[in-house]
Amino acid sequence: MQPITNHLPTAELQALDAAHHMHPFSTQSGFKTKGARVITGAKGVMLRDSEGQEILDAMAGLWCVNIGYGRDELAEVAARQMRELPYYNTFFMTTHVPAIALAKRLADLAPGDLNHVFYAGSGSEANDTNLRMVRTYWAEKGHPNKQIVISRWNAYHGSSVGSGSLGGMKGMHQQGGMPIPGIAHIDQPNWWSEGGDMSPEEFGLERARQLEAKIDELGEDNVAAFIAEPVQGAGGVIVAPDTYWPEISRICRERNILLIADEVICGFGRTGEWFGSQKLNITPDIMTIAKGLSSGYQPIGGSIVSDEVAEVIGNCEFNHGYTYSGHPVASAVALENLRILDEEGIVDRVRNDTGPYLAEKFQSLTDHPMVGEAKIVGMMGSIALTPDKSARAPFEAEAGTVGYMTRERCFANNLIMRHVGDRMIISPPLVISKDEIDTLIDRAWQSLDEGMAAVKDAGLWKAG
Ligand code: PXG
Repeated sequence: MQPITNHLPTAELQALDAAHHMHPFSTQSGFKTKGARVITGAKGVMLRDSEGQEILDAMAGLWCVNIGYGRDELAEVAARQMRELPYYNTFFMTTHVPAIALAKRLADLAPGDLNHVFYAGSGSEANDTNLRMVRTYWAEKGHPNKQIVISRWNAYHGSSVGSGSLGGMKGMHQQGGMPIPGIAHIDQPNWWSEGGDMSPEEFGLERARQLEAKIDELGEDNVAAFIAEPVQGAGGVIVAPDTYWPEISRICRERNILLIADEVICGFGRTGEWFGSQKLNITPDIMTIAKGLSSGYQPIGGSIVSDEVAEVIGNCEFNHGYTYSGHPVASAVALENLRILDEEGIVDRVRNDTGPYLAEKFQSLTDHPMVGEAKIVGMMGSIALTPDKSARAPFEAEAGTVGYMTRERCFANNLIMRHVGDRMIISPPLVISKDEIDTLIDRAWQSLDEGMAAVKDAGLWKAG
């Protein structure tokens, strides 16, 4: 058989893909009528497809390629590590240098007393670890009933049964018997869509105090932890009002429940700090990490755990772990990625230079007639599409219809900017230059113009 390479004609690759490759979060039968875009290479912030198009990737893959594509250093570290020790496990009283070195580096980078790392292969796996770890923690401390984890609707914490249950995506819960028992949800702090007549500050407090009400309803003795993303990512880059996080922190402290900050997207410079928790002044007991940890060059995730939690867990045999926990190649690549983020001043640049530049340009999109609010923290941002800004009105058409039409124009204009419902989101590689930011904004504006024209042509320019 002829090898399958990038050099086959696109249509042939698409037909093979449709026939044999089942895609995540997709309607598989759709690939038979419209083939997938075949990505063949990438450098910096630009992707190349099998038709030779150059596409600006304003999503950094799936929010993960923080240092940009095409860094040889990571390839070299991976090759070296594969030759030296391609695999060994970290079970049964064994360890290896890459896992040790990365854990030490993460302990140094993480705030406060988050000094201990439990490795996983992904964010989903890490959140499964967290679910079992917080329950085990309370059981070990003599509170076996403290088992319920509270999360938020429209949160994303992964796609395994445990992490998908922790998440608040109703479409996911409808498939495959989720959520599992012992998980409760409160509403998200999305002021634009759900704030009604409240000011953002009042609304932030109201949403935070839902946590207190939920703890009262369930009984403090039954609640183990609250889990949340510092800034919701997959839910549409929802930035909570300023009053939200201080109130959440107070409640977790006073009610004696653990706080898990899911930093899978917010971590490793995305917000202009090493972790979103630092940006928003959150003091978690556990942080979930993945994605930017290796800039997506290798699959790796984990939980960074406080001294207290680690000590309690350390007193029992924690019957949990993955074949690839602390994989040596993934760990070595992650370490090299962290070196680059640090030594090239990439996090500082997001905080002080390119981040503020992007924020200013991104805000200017609110001058577009179809754009209501723009929200951006560091290099994760979203705009709300609306036919009536002053009323913060949604479209009459089913949520996501207009977002999808606009996203199609972005793709046609060689810009990867996604939609979540009728919010458009960006999360570019952190190395994006000012010139590339200008290109991103120009293409976004043009796509908004074309999207709005398409919406009007389809008779969908109506408030709901
Ligand atoms: N937590 C958060 C906050 C995430 O964003 C996960 C956990 C799970 O990580 P893994 O590595 O298991 O995928 C994520 C992942 C999207 C999209 O469409 C977002 C994610 C994954 C896939 C798609 O925005 N986030």
